[in-house]
Amino acid sequence: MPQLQASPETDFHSDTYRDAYSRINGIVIEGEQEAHENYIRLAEMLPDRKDDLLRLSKMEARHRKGFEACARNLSVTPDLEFARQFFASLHQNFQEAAADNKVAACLVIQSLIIECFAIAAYNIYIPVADDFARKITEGVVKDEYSHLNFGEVWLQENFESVKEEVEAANRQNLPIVWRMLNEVEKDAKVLNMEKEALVEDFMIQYGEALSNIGFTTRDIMKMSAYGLVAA
Ligand code: PL3
Ligand code: FE2
Ligand code: FE2
Repeated sequence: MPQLQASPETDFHSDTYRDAYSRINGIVIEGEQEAHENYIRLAEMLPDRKDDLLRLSKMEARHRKGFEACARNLSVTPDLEFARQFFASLHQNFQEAAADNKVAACLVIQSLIIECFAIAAYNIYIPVADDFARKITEGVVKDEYSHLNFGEVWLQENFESVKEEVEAANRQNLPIVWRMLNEVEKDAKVLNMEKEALVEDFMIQYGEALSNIGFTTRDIMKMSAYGLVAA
């Protein structure tokens, strides 16, 4: 069963905890920074939604600052080099989709996949976080729902014309998410976060998003299965 609380003996200042935190926190900082850049890129691609997207990108910059403060609070140095490797595949796929002007694919990567990943991770982290990080993360996760919503609404409004592009982006990028979850499993466990809980929360958010966009239950089952076998 997923653990719902920090065990009373969790020592946030132990070397073991701080070592795992340096990588997890690095991932989160890099993820927020890339999200910031991705929304700026999307603002260029969708000029009629420019103001909204630049507002989202500013929120991501604030999130990064918040998580940097969490690291300072535990005297941890985030491992940003590790984090860049962690995001390299999604980063490259976003850049390629943007170069091809594939707005739907970019929104699938950033607003669906990355935001659902963040929402799952932050929700699972909140009950086991130190007091300082919990307050920061609670504020952040509220914003992430609105970023997910932006992607859902745009993709739903354009559903018929982008359906195939969304399916292709799902097929290309969902297997990467399972790989990323495997890569983070051991460090997440040190922070009292269970991989099973992360997978469950991610699938719930992502499946709901696909449903809101207009996919049928049958489509969602098929789309969710991509890459799962390897997880
Ligand atoms: C987009 O707004 C944010 C993108 C961030 C992605 C975060 C993925 C996190 C995976 C590991 C979970 C640990 C959470 C702990 C927070 C310090
Ligand atoms: Fe964010
Ligand atoms: Fe976000």
